[in-house]
Amino acid sequence: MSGQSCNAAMANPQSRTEDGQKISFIQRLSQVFLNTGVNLQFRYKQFGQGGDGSNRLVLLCLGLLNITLLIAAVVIGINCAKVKEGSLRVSHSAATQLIDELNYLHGNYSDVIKAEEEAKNALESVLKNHTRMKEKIEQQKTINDNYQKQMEALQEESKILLSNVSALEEHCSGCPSGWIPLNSSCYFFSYTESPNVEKNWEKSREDCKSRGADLVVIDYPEEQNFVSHTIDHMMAGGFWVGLTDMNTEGKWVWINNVTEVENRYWMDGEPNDVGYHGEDCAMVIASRMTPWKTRNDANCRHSMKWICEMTSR
Ligand code: MMA
Ligand code: CA
Repeated sequence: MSGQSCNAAMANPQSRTEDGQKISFIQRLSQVFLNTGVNLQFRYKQFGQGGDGSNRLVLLCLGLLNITLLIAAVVIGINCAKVKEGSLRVSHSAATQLIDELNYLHGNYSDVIKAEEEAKNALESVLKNHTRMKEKIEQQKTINDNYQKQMEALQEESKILLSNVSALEEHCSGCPSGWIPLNSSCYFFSYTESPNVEKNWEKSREDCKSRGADLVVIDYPEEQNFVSHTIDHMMAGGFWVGLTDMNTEGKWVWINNVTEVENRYWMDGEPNDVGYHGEDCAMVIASRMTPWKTRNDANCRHSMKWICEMTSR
């Protein structure tokens, strides 16, 4: 009976209990051992101490048990060694991995240090550049200030020169600045000074007198041509001249009392004295196609530009 149990335990290390549960080899072995001990006690009591057959059986069973235990010890030892070796292998590979990582990190660290050094150098050179730029800007500022001063001085000088020029012009032409010289006279066209101002004939004459002149008297062909061309360039409409028939209708007299009036300078159909109040003052208006025909009689109360004339100095 116990011999069979021993054999069963050895043949099938992972066996089952009587109720069918899986148990390990060691558990099974201890069970067999316990069973055997119980059986031996029982037999010892049953057959007495001197039974030869039962002694031999006990010895045999103990011998088998010894062998079994030895095998178990060997198996456990082998398993232990395997486990130990496995864990060693594992720790060795982890260490290798750690060393690799350490090397990698070491490489990275030196890269970082290198980059830091480079960044430092770059920053230094940028700072140097910045300082240099600042200095340059400062220099440029000084130069600009100097230029500004020079420009202001030049502007002042140019003002003086211009006033000198107009003084010279005045001196040479004998006309005030803003007046146009022709032969021994100076002419003022109101449009050049104030393009939007218009006055009636009387007010226009007053303005001329206030300037030391009078309304223009056109009494020779070159003068007619000059006035005609000048107003043509201005494109500013009609200008009062110093000619009127307000004393005797139809008797045109210049303001210097000269009655020699060139009829060819009237525009076609003029003077026509139209309107309820008539037209007793003469004005000139540009006529590009027929520059000599510039004259018209108009109502003295109308507002328009005017031309003054004075003798040059
Ligand atoms: C016409 C013509 C002139 C007259 C003016 C008055 C535009 O010209 O009849 O003779 O003096 O009108 O505005
Ligand atoms: Ca008219």
